[in-house]
Amino acid sequence: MSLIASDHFRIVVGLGKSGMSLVRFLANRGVSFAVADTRESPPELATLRRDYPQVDVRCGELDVEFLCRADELYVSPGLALATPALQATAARGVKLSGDIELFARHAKAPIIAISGSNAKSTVTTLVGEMAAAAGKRVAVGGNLGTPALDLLSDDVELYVMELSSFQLETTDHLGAEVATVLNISEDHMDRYSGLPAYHLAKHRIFRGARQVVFNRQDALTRPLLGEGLPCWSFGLGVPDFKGFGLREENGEKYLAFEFQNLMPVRELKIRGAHNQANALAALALGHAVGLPFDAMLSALRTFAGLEHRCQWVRELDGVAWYNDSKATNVGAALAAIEGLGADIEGKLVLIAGGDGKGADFKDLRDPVAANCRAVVLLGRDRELIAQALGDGVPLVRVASLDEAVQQCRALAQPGDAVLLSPACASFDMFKNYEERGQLFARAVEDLA
Ligand code: LK2
Repeated sequence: MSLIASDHFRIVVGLGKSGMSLVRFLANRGVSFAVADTRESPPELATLRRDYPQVDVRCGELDVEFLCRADELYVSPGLALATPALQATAARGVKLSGDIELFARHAKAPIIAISGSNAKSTVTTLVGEMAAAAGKRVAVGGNLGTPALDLLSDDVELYVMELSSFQLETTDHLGAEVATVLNISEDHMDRYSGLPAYHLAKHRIFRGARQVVFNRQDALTRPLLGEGLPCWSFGLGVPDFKGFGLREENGEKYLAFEFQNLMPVRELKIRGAHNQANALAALALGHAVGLPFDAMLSALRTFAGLEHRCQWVRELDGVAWYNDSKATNVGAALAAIEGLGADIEGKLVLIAGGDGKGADFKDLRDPVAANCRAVVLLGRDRELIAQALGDGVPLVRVASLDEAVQQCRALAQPGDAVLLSPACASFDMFKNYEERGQLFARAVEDLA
């Protein structure tokens, strides 16, 4: 008997969005596989039963004997590799892998790989728009939008991938044309032993990379290994050789490359210093793969930002309302509080709280005291935030998002802005941050 693909047996662990993309990928290639999920009724179970009724699915507590039938497990980013059943399975010689590893093995076009604690969706989307403006057949996805395996196609000329630390943990060799970690600040402390472990997971993005982009203002983004790899940099200071940054001329601030001004900063629609850094990071990544500056700059001029990312919702009685539900950690909330706080006449009324993932909220204290009129707190970890904020600002506790919106309406004065920027994941009260943002926007639009 000859060795054919069916001698291999794979198990997809976790049946969410990426799990379903693995199912389609393996089924299309005739690989035999089964599915396991820790939950009794995973979100995609009905789809799987309908489209692939022959696939063996095991729900509930993971069964090590069952998992050991596979020679490779594809583990969802939602499941910690430290899960005892996965560790026991690995100890018996089964390889733990993931959808990004499989994607990397099959992608034939260059990959731009983007990670970081914050701004990865913004930069990924920007680079995608830049490539499209340059006339490239580009596929954009990964941790945002379409799962990686669903993007694979022989027609694609360039992949632009947003990757989370959880996806990188199961990726051994990405082999990106250019890779970046945009910034590192604390997140997911419920899944990592500390910042060093989180940092190490993120740096797996550089494995097999041919070029690197790093952030001059964040030393943790510099690759740990890879001496001699071509490196490009970005940062808000004046750029040097192979650097993107800001230069000033006749009182006008410019996005710049090396010694050359590219475009006045005021032509960007996205506001705030952090967004200037995002634009510079996108330029560096695009330049590394040879995208022309004119196409990249025209994409920068039109990009108006992402949904749930400091998104303007409405103006009511002189108060502007912003949805920044995507701020699922402290670093993201700080960027919004400091960025928007500097841009408005009045003060901020902040809505924060949710699943804090083991974060330390102390860094919020001073910026909140400086920028906020009041903070409305909700969700599981609201008392942890209250403790960290201390008595620097009035605090109001609420039980629901609707109540939060009502309270903000009463607290805000003309010239102020209300900002939903929770610094927390949403899973304690919502399906995900998108649902949280949609419900917020709806409640705000419904205000009479
Ligand atoms: O941590 S995650 O990458 N993303 C959340 C965060 O950054 O906090 C988003 C929070 C929000 O409010 O939306 C992440 C968490 C859980 C996940 C996941 C990614 C669960 C999952 C897939 C990806 O599926 C669960 C399958 C378990 C068998």
